[in-house]
Amino acid sequence: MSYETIEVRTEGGKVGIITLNRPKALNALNSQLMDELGAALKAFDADEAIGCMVITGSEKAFAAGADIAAMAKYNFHEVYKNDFITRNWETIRTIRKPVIAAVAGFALGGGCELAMMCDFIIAADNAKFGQPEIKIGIIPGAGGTQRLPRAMGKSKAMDLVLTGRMMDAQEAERGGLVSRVVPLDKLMDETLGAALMICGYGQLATMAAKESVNRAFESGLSDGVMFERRMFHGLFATADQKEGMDAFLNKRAPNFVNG
Ligand code: CO8
Repeated sequence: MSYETIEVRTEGGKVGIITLNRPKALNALNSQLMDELGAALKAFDADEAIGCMVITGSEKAFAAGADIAAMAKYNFHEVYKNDFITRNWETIRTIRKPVIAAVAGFALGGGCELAMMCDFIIAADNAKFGQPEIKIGIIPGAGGTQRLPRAMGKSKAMDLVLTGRMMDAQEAERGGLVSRVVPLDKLMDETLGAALMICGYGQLATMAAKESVNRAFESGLSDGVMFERRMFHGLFATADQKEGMDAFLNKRAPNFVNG
């Protein structure tokens, strides 16, 4: 399938890499881009050979938010009736293999929300995060008011959402939004290193790990721990558990079969 607003490639046939590509608008997110992103993610998720995905942008912008030019003319009845953007925005939440956001430059508004919907964020040292919607008379609409406080706590989330200010990569890392900050020229090397490491493990285990961590945000502690335990038990039915433990005991590299 050919795309106009994203570029798609793989690393070694194992990591699916999606690069947002609307450079003239700093990768502003519109319906076409979100449809293409969703389609590409689904295709990688269905590809047995792919073990992990990466979403990235340019050195200047991961994504500077939803496309303001497209939104400016909308009225309430149109955005409500057409369920503006959430129609295709949520696709990423249905993806079962790990998805890493590699963020350089601006990740603002919907761009910050997109990064937060990935499983973790690796940031270049020039990254800037923010929810500036308040400055244009709206509020975050793709989970920003929910995921930012979960990631960084109420005070920081309120500060960012109410002032609309940007925070740099270091502040984002200190607050727990970002897992690592790396020099800009090392962003893809570092991200692909993490992605290939994940691809080296059994897919059933990485999917179960992702599902279990995500459950922490959807349930109370007892239910979450019970969910984790049942997933843990289930992995003892897999060939990869036998292989992984046998390889450890025999001091050899495991050869996972994703089964
Ligand atoms: N939408 C449309 N075009 C944009 C956007 C955007 N969000 N951001 C930048 N652009 C365009 C500019 O209009 C400009 O175009 P042109 O060259 O034709 O004038 C080009 O990109 C370059 O931008 P600047 O000249 O402004 O570049 P600067 O380096 O001076 O500034 C900034 C960069 C600070 C990122 C600045 O462009 C800016 O403030 N952008 C808007 C950021 C913003 O407000 N984002 C939030 C948008 S609202 C939102 O995301 C709601 C999400 C709701 C959920 C649904 C999600 C899809």
